[in-house]
Amino acid sequence: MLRKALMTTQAEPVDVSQAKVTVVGVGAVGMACAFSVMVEGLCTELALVDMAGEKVQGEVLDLQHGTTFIRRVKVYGSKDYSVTAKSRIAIVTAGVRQQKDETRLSLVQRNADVMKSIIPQLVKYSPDCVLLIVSNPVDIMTYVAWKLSGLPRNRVIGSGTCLDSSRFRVFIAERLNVAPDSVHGWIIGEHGDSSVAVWSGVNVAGVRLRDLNPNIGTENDPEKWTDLHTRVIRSAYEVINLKGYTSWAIGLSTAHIVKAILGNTLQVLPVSTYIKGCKHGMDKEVFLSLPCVLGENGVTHIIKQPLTDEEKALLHKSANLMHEIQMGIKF
Ligand code: 6V0
Repeated sequence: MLRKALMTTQAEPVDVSQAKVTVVGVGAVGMACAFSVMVEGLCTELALVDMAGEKVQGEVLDLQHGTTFIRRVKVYGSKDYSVTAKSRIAIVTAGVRQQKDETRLSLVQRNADVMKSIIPQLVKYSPDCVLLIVSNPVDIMTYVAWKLSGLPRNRVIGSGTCLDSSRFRVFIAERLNVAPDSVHGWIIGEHGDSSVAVWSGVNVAGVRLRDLNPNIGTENDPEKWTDLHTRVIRSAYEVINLKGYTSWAIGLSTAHIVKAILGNTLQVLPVSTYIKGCKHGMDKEVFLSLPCVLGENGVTHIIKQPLTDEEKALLHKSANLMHEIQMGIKF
């Protein structure tokens, strides 16, 4: 009634989403992803799903109540996957998390079982979506999601080492006293204990730090820059020991990936992708992070990044480890 009194109807608003994002799992990580995506104004619709129905409703209301202050977005959620229909991106953060000093790899079978209940539902309602997997161990869960989904490999992506690379750049930037986004450095391979720091390519404004310090990133470096990579590897453990979980940085890095995909920006980011047959001679069906070009249909290209023999060997070690663990997963 009042609506009619207030406005004359010319046409009803069209209820078709241009940019719908789903987040599965409304725990610490899922909500940090949802909040970052929402605040950055990346989507027009945001659907939340979790098996904990009341928690979903609470989170939906809490986000809705803040939408006065940001770009218009419709937020809703449910235990039922029908709310995810026609998503452009489905971010999966559901599952168990690491406890103090527990490695990511110990979560494998538990989270693979969680994927079984989620991925077919997402694909059923959004067959054209890009799946963006965040649950750990993320590289293996991305492989599991790819297997379960039947989607082409370009449309199944893991958040990978985008977060690790950010940590790396932040730590180098602190030491150089410049902004983190002016430090160009890549962590590739596993998002985890076997990640590889590409010291050979670290640069500021094209000036390679290895040209200034030939031992950078090696054990022979008196300045011990390699400690920064160790710090990257220890970062999650450090944050979990202090606050129980990690959330904000993974939320921001996931939103960064979402932005590249929804905006079809063709930005190059380190995300976990299918690497069999890539430049570095990978012969195993595993997902690991390499610099990838990201667009509307996911990963369009993998950059042929030059690596030293040592970096290549470490990457292969990472791939072999992933493959070995994958062999033990019960589908
Ligand atoms: P959390 O706070 O315990 O939340 C997990 C959520 O998943 C809970 O709300 C559960 O109800 C929900 N859930 C569990 N099983 C299902 C299911 N079958 N269907 C639907 N919902 C389900 O964990 P948190 O949010 O801290 O972590 C989530 C995952 O992200 C864990 O596997 C972490 O290890 C992983 N992370 C990955 C990172 C990355 O860089 N890729 C970084 C941080 C954490």
